[in-house]
Parts: sequence; C-alpha cells; structure tokens
Amino acid sequence: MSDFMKKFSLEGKVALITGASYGIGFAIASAYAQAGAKIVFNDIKQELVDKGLAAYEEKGIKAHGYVCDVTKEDQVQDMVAKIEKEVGVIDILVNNAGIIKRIPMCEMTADQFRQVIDVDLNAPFIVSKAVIPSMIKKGHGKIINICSMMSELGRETVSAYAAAKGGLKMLTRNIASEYGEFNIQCNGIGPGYIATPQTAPLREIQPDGSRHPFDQFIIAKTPAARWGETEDLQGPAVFLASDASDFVNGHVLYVDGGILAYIGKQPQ
Ligand code: NAP
Ligand code: GCO
Repeated sequence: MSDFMKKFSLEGKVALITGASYGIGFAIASAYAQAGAKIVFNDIKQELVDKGLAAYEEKGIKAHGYVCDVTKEDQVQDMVAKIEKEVGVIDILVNNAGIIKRIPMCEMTADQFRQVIDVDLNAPFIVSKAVIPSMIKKGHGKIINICSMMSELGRETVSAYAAAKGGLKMLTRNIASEYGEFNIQCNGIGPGYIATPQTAPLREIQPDGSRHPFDQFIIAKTPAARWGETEDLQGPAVFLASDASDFVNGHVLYVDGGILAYIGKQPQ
C-alpha cells in the first residue's frame, strides 16, 4: 500500500460503534473492519448482541459485543472500562445508536419527546465524555456523530428527532472546538434517506401495490432518484475515521444523494 493510501487505513485502531447489531452502524463497522480496525459494538439486549456477533462472524469479522444502554451513564462508563481492559483504548467512536418517534407534536407526550432526546442527543454526550479522557492520554481520537437531514430540515411528526439531531450537529461542533487541541477530531455524517429498519414504515408497499407516498416523495426529492443504501455511507465513514481527515473538524458530511441541494423534481 502506498504511503498516501496508508492515510486511509484503520489498521490497529479500536473502533466502538454504538447500536451496531444491524443497520447503518453494522455497515460502518463492517467497513472499518475491512480497513483494519478492531470492531467493538453494543446493543441493549444480549440476544441482539449475540445476533450482531453472528452477523459479523458471517462476514468474517471477529467483533467484540457488549450489552449497554447508551442512555445510562454508569453502564457506559463500565462498558468503556471493560473495552479498554479487554480490547484496548478506543481510537474511534461512532455515536450511531438512535431512535425516532413519528408523532404529531401536539399528540406527543413530554416523556416520548424526552426518550428521543435521551438516545439521540444525551447518549452521544455520555459516550463521548466516557472516551475522550483516554483519547487525550493517547494523543489522538476520532468521534463521528450520526446526524441526519433533520439536523438541517424539519418535517411533520419528527419534532423530537429533529431537535435531537439539530442539537447533535452543535454538540459535534462543540466537541471539535473543545478538544481539537488534543488532536481529537469530531465530525458528523448526515445520511439522507437510507433503507434500514428505521425507515421501513416509510417504504411499505401500499394495499393497491403502489409505492408508499413518502417513498415517492423521497425519490422526487433526491437527485439520485433512489433511497440510499447503508453501503453508501461506508467510504465517508472510513475517511472521517482515518488520518486522511486529521484537519477536518466540526464538519457534518451529508451523504444524501443531493437532497439538501435540490428543490425536488417538478410534478410531471
Ligand atoms: P435502526 O435500524 O433503528 O438501528 C438503530 C440501532 O440503535 C439499533 O441497533 C438499536 O438497538 C440501537 N439503539 C437504540 N436505542 C439504543 C440504546 N438506548 N442503547 C443502545 N443501542 C440502542 O437505525 P438506522 O437506520 O440504522 O440508524 C442508525 C443511526 O442513523 C441513527 O442514529 C439514526 O437516527 C441515523 N439516521 C438514519 C437514517 C436512515 O434513513 N435510516 C438517516 C439519517 C440518520 P435495538 O435494536 O436494541 O433497538
Ligand atoms: C423520517 C426519517 C428520517 C431519516 C433520516 C433522514 O421519518 O423523516 O426517519 O428522519 O431517518 O433521519 O436523514
């Protein structure tokens, strides 16, 4: 491998990707493994961690899985201490775990709002806070927060999610500002509309066999005229985790097929 390409390698790095038994986190972790990283992930339930371990195994990846609810600071602190003992100090953190509740704001309870904020915003704070001290000691670190189109745009029924993902964009910038001097880079990835379990309800085939109206809407809003696949996020994620992005800090890289740039296809 040329010296230049070595900049994109993750050889020998320890990467923690939260909530990565499947979906976007799983795809990012799989790419990191191919780039040479040791893969660590968590999920809330042992059965999901086991399912995830089997899925990684199937791809020839020997991952390390931990049961941890990322909203619980004590569980996160314990998990990070275990990882440092059993695998090594975390070089790369991807705050991927997330939930969404699609409820009209005036019908959403304060508790439902708080649940989304807890996972999508408080948890990235908690997990980042747990890994930064060792990154400072080690002299480098990469933190990548999985943001969203809703870090920039609102839409009906996703008030809590948009508030969380907008806050996550600013938390990304703040971590970049506060810890850049320790050679820690914190950036975001803003996926467009990606085909995963989280968006499955938006892509359901209608009783008459037609595509879901939202599915058709996204196709019209995306210059690439398609939903993203989790694989579309792998290259950008490896770049932001690698030495090649050491002077990229506080940036949200939108991987959206051009949605944010496009007014949308005119109705024919
Ligand atoms: P997903 O399929 O719903 O997977 C989310 C993952 O997070 C699951 O493994 C889930 O575990 C885990 N998780 C949820 N709450 C957790 C908690 N408290 N502690 C630990 N793990 C937890 O979602 P996805 O589509 O892959 O999305 C992953 C990330 O990308 C999320 O942050 C999402 O907001 C963001 N995103 C998604 C899209 C998209 O179009 N799909 C676009 C932009 C951004 P369980 O199975 O146990 O719940
Ligand atoms: C929704 C979708 C989006 C995507 C993603 C877009 O209901 O609008 O779930 O929020 O998940 O965040 O970037």
